[in-house]
Amino acid sequence: MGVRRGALIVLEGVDRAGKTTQCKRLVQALRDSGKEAEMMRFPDRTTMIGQLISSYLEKKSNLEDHTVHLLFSANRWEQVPLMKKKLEQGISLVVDRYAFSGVAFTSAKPGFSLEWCQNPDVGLPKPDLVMFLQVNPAEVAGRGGFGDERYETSVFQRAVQQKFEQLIKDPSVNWKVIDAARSIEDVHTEIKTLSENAINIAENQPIGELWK
Ligand code: 2DT
Repeated sequence: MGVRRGALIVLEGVDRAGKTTQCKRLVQALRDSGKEAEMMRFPDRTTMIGQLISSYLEKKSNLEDHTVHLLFSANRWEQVPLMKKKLEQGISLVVDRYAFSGVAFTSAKPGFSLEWCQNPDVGLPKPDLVMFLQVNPAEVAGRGGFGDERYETSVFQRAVQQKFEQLIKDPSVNWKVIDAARSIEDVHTEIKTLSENAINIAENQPIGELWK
């Protein structure tokens, strides 16, 4: 019998929901229970495309809105061969943001339909589980203010939140909404249970294609 594949697990949510903290905790917990797991994040700022994106987010350069959307998508596609290889080796991937952030952030800009924004990401490896860390802005006010990067304003984040709410209605994606206003530990426990289930189910299934 061949190696059982790993699961593709994505954490999504608006800024300050705790995605990065929870991704790290999850990878550690999976490893502690004897599973192979690695963390990834998008944008991956280490590649050439990622550096263009990073400079745009830091407001060191300006890019036309369609152009930057396509760069974010290309920054995922360039990792697909590596992602597939790892999944096929039995390594589960815990990913901090994916195509859903891509669609939610660009479609929150004027003049962009959800459909146009989804198109470049059609066919990416489909996550076995997407957990949306749900917080309301008032509840996380105590987590500190926004940084100085592009998109880090409460008005834009509210628009992004609404786009995520539309995306979550899509039954072709295995969404789980997590109440992320609770303690780090409580949120972690729920995420770990859902992830272990997803890993058990994924190992007997082929890798799917997103939005196809
Ligand atoms: P962080 O590195 O702090 O997560 O911020 N974004 C992300 C997009 O606009 N499109 C995308 O496809 C992705 C993955 C969200 C990255 C910022 O970039 C936004 C916040």
